[in-house]
Amino acid sequence: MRLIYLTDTHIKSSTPENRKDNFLETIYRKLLEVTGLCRDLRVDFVIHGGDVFDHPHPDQSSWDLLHWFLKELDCPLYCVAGNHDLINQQLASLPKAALGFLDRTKSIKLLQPREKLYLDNGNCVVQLSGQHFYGGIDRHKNSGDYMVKKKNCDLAIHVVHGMLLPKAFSDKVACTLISEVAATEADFTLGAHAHLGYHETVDGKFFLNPGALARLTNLEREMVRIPQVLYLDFTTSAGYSFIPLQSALPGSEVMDIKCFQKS
Ligand SMILES: [Mn+2]
Repeated sequence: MRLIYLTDTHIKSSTPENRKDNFLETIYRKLLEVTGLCRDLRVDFVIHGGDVFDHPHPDQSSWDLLHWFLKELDCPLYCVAGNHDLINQQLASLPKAALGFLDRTKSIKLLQPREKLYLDNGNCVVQLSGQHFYGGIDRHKNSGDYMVKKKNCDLAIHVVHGMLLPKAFSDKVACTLISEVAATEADFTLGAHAHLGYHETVDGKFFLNPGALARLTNLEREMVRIPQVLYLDFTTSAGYSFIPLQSALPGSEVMDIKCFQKS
């Protein structure tokens, strides 16, 4: 079984504050590359870690781009909602937001909290679960948000849109440390929300975040970071690799950052 994980695409038609390119065109080129990778690598499904759109009610051009992507993808897209996918960051708003609509119309499959899906291709059974963002996810220390039990499967994957980090970067930003959730039974915990990404291994379990597909923040590291996707291949063993996108231009060509924040 093979899959690609991407996150934080923040699809929007207008140019964000810290960019100087045609942002929608840039996302189109990246998503086109992702669909090519999915075809070439013959992936069985794709997972999106949330912040699919930059706004819970996206404009028509953003809708059109996502519909085109789903059509080109030609495989299931599993997803959790990010804070940008929710109205006022309220999880109860999800049915009224774009992602809720896409789930109802079966264009995507939202991974609902505490629900476990079992994907079986005859060689491998994968347990797939996810947790949407909600206000306070990193303050409540509700271990069930980040940790799952593994049952009746070869490998377990858990996707969370929250501020999971190897180490805290600011006193002002609530976060959950990987060390606090290392008792999870998931073989792969896929992170989102932290746009710079990370990869950690604890007791043979992987905590992986490829970083946001879109560079949006005025962090110094965003000027040098190349957006990438995560490729998981379970055909022989549980291997993974990060695939930097060739369509992603150097930060200096797309970012318009007048004042860096240290990162
Ligand atoms: Mn985001």
